[in-house]
Amino acid sequence: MHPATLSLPSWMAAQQHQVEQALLRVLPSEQKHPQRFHAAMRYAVLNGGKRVRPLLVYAAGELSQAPTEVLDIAACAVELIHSYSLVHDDLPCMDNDVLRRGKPTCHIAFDEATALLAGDALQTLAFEILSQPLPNLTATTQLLLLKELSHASGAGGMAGGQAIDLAAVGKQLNQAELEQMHCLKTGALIRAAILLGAHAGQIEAEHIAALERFAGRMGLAFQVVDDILDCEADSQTLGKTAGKDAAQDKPTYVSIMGLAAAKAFAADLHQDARAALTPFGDDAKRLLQLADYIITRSF
Ligand code: GRG
Repeated sequence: MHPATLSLPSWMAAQQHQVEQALLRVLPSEQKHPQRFHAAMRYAVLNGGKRVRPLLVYAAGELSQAPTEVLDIAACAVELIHSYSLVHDDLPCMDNDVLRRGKPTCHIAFDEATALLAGDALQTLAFEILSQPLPNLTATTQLLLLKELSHASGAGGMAGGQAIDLAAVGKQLNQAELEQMHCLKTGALIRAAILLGAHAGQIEAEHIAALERFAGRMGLAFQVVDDILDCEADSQTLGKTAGKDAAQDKPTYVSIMGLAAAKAFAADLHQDARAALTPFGDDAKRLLQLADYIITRSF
């Protein structure tokens, strides 16, 4: 069956399998010295994540008719950065968590120093694979992909957002400050996933602008839904410790706006995101379906 005609669950399963196989190929073998370190890197990645960011890479890549080989590498690079961020976020010096993706966190399964190094190596592996020769990609476009991913990961993106988050514990943030934090911490990598997929193929500048609007709204919506789930779902369903935001006195959309207003805000962001894709017509089907999934997900 042609991928475009698959139902969303079948398409997601196919793309999740696709990125899983690609991740197995790019991660260092556990048979290779230093075995335990490589085992920690593989544990941190191959442990049952939803692969939302790779799915966004593939969906945006369908729009730009990007080559699968390039999308596989872009999807892996984004997921490696995401997995590294989870390993470091769970460390005792940050969130100090013991449960991730339904399993002991990397530093519990191994040890703190190994988890720290495994996170570092996952981050650099992302840039190593993205800078290898890739088919049908000009050097200028490849540099653009590298720049998008490095910016999204660094001080102007995820790491900067995490720094704001750590400094905000026990403080009152207003909604604009919370939005800025999450646009960096969660939104930047989601945006990068969409832009990497789009730039991996052929796409017009005005369409990139539309995708940027979509990505901005969905990045924030992802976090609002995460805040709602943290307060409504249990740890077993989430695969991570539920209710941590309130326990750690962290400002969230639920704590600032209340649950009902946070749900209404997520719905507004969802509508704005869908509207941004109007110029693509039916070609944006997968991204629209993924937007619906991100809003209605239960974990
Ligand atoms: C350590 C530099 C550094 C950054 C950490 C992303 C992040 C910043 C921390 C993760 C903590 C967290 C729970 C953030 C909220 C949103 C989020 C990124 C959730 C996890 O993403 P999912 O739901 O996870 O896609 P899976 O496990 O499915 O991949």
